[in-house]
Amino acid sequence: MANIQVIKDHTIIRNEDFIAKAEQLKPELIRTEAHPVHLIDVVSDASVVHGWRANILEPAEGLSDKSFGKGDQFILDFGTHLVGYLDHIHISPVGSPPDAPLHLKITFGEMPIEMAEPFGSYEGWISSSWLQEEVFHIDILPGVLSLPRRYSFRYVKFEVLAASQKYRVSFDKFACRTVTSADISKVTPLEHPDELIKKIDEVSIKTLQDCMQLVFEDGPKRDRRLWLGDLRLQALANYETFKNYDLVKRNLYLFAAVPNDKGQITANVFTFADLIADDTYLLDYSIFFVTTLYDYYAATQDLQTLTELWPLALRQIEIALAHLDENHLIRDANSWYSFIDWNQELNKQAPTQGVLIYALRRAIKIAEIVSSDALDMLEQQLNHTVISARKHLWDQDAGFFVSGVDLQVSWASQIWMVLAEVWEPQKNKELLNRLLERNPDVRVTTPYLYHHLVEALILVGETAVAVNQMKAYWGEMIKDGADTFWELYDPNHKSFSPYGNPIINSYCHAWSCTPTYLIRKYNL
Ligand code: RAM
Repeated sequence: MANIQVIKDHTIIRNEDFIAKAEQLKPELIRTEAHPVHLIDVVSDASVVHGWRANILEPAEGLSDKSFGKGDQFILDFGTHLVGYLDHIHISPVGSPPDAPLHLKITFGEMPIEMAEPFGSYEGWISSSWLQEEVFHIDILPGVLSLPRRYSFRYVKFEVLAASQKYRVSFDKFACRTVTSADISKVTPLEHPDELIKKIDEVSIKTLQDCMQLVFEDGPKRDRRLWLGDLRLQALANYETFKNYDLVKRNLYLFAAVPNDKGQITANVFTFADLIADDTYLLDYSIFFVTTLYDYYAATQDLQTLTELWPLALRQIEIALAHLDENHLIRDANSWYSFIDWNQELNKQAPTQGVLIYALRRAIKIAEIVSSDALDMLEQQLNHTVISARKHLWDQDAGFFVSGVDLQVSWASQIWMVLAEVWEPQKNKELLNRLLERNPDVRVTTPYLYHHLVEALILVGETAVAVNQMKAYWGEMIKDGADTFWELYDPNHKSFSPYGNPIINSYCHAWSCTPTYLIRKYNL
């Protein structure tokens, strides 16, 4: 059953059967209750990330003895990252009967910077509405305040904007009702002699757990939605930990349910109410539908889903092939046609060619399993794209792959060409060692691309180097205070944000949860 829907200038062909299938696989959320641990303040400290440090003042129980008047504030620290609802805050007047409403501002933050810097200072290009703050007028006191929205946070700041000259207020009974679809009892505890690896594994799992909601969200603070590139990595980490196969299946069907009229799968979908395909199409993300499906089959042997979704997966490959020029090279463009990484300098041509080759190898495996008549075509295209990458994108003198008209040498190009196995194993190994040694300028800015670096190192047999890289990168994030891993992290520029200000970055981000997959899958 298909339904045509036009959103802006995109025509979406809705598959109601797939939507129904996804609906049936909707998970039950697991709820727990968490309580604040400390009262803190935030102090300026140039030696810590973003320049703000949480400073413990006293245990949270101390709050019930205090009262607050106009201009007063306090900050609760829940001790770790949470995703959930703040319910039933008891607020009582102290002094004369309240002769005016209470005007209260509540600010949620994953990081100390969100408690310190006013959100009004954010002038970046994505919406400031992601910043989590609310203002309430409370007419009846004593009263109980329950906030309807779900928040992603560790810290909560309460500011009394106004009470009156005759009364102050006191607060009691803070509880966060947390939600997740990840069942922690399914995770096998990791036995490992290295404490840092254990800690990295634990933080990865917490990151994944907090992102696992009714779909695999990219980040529970922002964008709170299902992105294909993030899903692919979450699914891999999930197979090694929570083993919630149905959630991956549900998410595959959600994407499959709303392709456009060319058959292309969107980069992300909105799922809070009706299923809506976003009008962002990224070539690499669309291609990842193939590899995510392949990984799902490898983990589950669910042949029925593989067979049902294969035509759409194949369509993503065909669309990508239509993007090749006469030399079988990705036609480059000065646009957001492919994602790869948040580095603004990055040219996407060579890494996208790598993603396509990587996916063709997996598409061929699926075609064999489902006996597809596209098999020959896929094999020929694999051959063409590999030969063309070797011929047109490899700079023999430099010993690197180059990308775009400016022949850019980036980390992303080398990483993806290695994962695509364009050269034989020994040459790939040399290439990665050369990359680490020469350290070309167009570097890695996200844990997303860093994951691919570590996996590429493992693929070429440089396991010890891979472990060192993983420990240096994710371990450093832990040292910088990560309870859950962050969306962006550049160890040389720790306040990096592609959105104009680190205040809006997500500090619990799906694509950063992969160390648990790397550690467990490859026995690191
Ligand atoms: C950001 C999100 C998401 C990612 C896209 C490309 O908006 O953080 O995780 O997949 O970019």
